[in-house]
Amino acid sequence: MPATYELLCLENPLLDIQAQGDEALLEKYGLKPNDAILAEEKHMGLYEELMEGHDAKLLAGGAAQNTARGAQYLLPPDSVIFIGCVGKDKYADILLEANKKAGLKVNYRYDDKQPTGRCGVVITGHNRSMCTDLAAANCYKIEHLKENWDLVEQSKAYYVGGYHLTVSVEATMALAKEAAKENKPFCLSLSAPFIPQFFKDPLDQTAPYWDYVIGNETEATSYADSHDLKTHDIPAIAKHLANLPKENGKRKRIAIVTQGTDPTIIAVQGESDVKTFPVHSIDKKEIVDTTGAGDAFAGGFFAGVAKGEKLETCVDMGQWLAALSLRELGPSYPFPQKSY
Ligand code: 26A
Repeated sequence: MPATYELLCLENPLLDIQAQGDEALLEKYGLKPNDAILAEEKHMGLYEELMEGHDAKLLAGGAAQNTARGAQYLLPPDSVIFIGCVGKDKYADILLEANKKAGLKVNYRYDDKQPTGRCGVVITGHNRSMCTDLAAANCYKIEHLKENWDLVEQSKAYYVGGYHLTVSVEATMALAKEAAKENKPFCLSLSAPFIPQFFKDPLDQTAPYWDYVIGNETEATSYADSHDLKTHDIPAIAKHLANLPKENGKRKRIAIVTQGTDPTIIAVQGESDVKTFPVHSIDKKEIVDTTGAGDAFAGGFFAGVAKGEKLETCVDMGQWLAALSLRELGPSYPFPQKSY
């Protein structure tokens, strides 16, 4: 069967409810200024409070869905497909609308009982606290992937957000193993510090299948701590990730660590030198919102991988797209479309 999609992405389709907050709001819900967590019972009032008292914006989110929109932004029409589970509600319609605008194909499973997942994004100054109530996104099961296996077969590469390890390790592993079997690239993001910390075992189960692993400096550091690497040196951690045992010997693993405005660090399996790429500078005055900048980087980078570009160009595409996303509200990209 001929491949139809360059990239298939799996994770949680979420609606971002994003607003400016203050210390009192963070304290009320026990949130850290800069974090990403799963919501507990005590957080459930946050979403309405953001909408009613803080003039929140409703934006398409979900980290890997943001990456999928980003990759599609740089690729020919119908190159990327995103899968995940939503509810039958108006929130899902907002997600569909944003994806349609970006030309991103989706294959959502609609849950009958649960609403679409929400991520409360509380901005205080340069910080951003994200609190996610997965709801329908948590109902994605391996059966749903199996029912749509034709899409998996029709895709040339797979990208799974590490956040999905809280939802379906089975679905993640099914893609990982299929990639190794068919010699297709399998990409995993570390997503947030709590993934290497509290989902260490499922993460380690996926590790032999990583052809690409991507994260930021706080996620890399969290990985180092939970795996007792006894270092916070980012190049050393990247090198460790790149050289973990690997299932598919036909591809060298590439580990990518972004560091905000500091250079992006890349380690390639078996290579002693770690590569360093300065970011595209952007005037502070032009930054509208940093939410989703890392997701945008991944989108640009993996669009480059899909096009078969060399590593330097993939990084440049990632940084170019991240710089565009920084100028938009939320994890969005500018329209009319700019070309790389
Ligand atoms: C399971 N969790 C906690 C999550 C997320 C998430 N996406 C999927 N699963 N928590 C936050 N996000 C998304 O991260 C983006 C910024 O990088 C938010 O929806 C936001 O768009």
